This record gives sequence, C-alpha cells and structure tokens, in this order.
Amino acid sequence: MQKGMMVVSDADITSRCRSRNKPGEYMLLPRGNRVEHKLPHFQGVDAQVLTTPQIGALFVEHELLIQPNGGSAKPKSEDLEQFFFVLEGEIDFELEGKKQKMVEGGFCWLPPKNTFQFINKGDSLSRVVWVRRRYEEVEGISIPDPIFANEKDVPAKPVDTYMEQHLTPYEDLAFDLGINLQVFDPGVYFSFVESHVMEHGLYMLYGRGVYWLNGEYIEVQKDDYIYMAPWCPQFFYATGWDKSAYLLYKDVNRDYTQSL
Ligand code: UGY
Ligand code: MN
Repeated sequence: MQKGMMVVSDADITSRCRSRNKPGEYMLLPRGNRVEHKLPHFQGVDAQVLTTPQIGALFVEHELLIQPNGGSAKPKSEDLEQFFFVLEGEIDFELEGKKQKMVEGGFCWLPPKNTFQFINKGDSLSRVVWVRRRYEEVEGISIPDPIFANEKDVPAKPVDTYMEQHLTPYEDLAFDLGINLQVFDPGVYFSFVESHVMEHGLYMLYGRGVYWLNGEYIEVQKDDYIYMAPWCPQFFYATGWDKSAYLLYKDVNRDYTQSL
C-alpha cells in the first residue's frame, strides 16, 4: 500500500455518502465526492465537473482549482456566454486586452466570442465557479456588454422570505443567464414549493440547510453542489445558527421555442 494512502476503516463508508443522482430530477454532488480533470488550454488548473449536457442540462458548470501561477495557457474565445465567480483566492483576468483583478466574491459575465485569459498571481490556491451556455439572441435586443463586479457591491433585495442579489441583472431581458446569490437567516424557509421549467446549478457558499427535492429531504452544507432538472419541485429551509447562502444559476427570459 502506498504510504499516506487513506485507509477506509469503516465498512459503512458508502452508507455515509451523501452524493445522489436522480436523473430527470436532481443531483447532489458534495465536494468530497468530486473528481478532478485537466482541461485543454489551461495550465496549473484542475477542474471539477459539476454539470454537463450528459445529465440533460443546457449549460456547463465547473469549479476551477487554480494553483499559484496557473491559469489560461493562451487567450481563449468561445461561441458561448460565460460567467466566472471567485470562491476563494484571486485571479488576474484579461478581457479583450483589458486587465481586471478579481478577488473573493468577484465575478464577471462575458458575451459570446469575447477573448479572455486569466492567471492566479497569488500565493495560494484560487477556486472559481465557471458557467457557460449558448446565448439565445432575440431580434431587436442587443447583446449586453461584459460585467465585472464584486457581490459585495450588488444590492440585496427581499424576495419571497430571503434576500437576493442579482449578479447578472436579469431584470433586463437581454440576459438569458441568471445568476443570483440567495442569503437566508437561520430558520428561514421558502413560502411555497417552487416547480418551474428553469434548471438550476446551485453552489452552497456557506451555512447549512435542508433541501426538499421532488419529495425527498436532503441535508446540504457549504461546498455542496446541486443540479436541479426542469420542473423539479424544490423547497429550502436554512438550519444551523448562522446565515446560509448559495450561488444559483437559472435560465431566464426566453420562451423555450428554440429547439422546436
Ligand atoms: O429563483 C429561484 O428559482 C430560486 N428561488 N430557486 C431556488 O432557490 N431553488
Ligand atoms: Mn427555483
């Protein structure tokens, strides 16, 4: 046996695994169950794959683990819109030649075909959530310009029973990619069970709670990831003594006729 290798001392390890995959309903992917991959055009970067079309999703989401001096190997441009959110550490981001430092809580949204690259100039690991989807253009509505900001500067508004920050301003119909940050006081729960066509990619930032998904109760905590399929009935209540919050992807502002 390799020195330092983890020895499973408890035969119940699988019964304690919280990861669940219910195709067509939801998937819970705690941090401890995620595996890492390399991606083309990056160096010093490991990627955890969170959501892909294999599960039926119309978006792709990764967590990027960026070592000091790691980042893009060369400028990158894609036919997709993109959203980056810094969970931990920092990155120096360059968009179309313009430089921006992004620290914890920093985020950016890029329209399709923008050329970007980034590097971690810090001396510790940076963790970044990366969401991509195909932008659905609408006649008469122009594609928005890129956004760079920090969630600390985005106003929180009361929605239902909790506070919500729109990181992409999807009150504007030009956005079809909605990212919001939802913050819950301990004990707060939704006022109704949501069921909607929009998919979710949910990244738990801090705190803990119980998610009710299509009839099942699931405990969730910091660093958990949940994919919710269209129409998955969903309900959250926050537990513990402190606030909890998650970063939430949803598709917005389009009429689902694109694939007819
Ligand atoms: O806006 C939403 O769809 C959001 N409230 N859903 C959720 O948090 N599961
Ligand atoms: Mn929802």
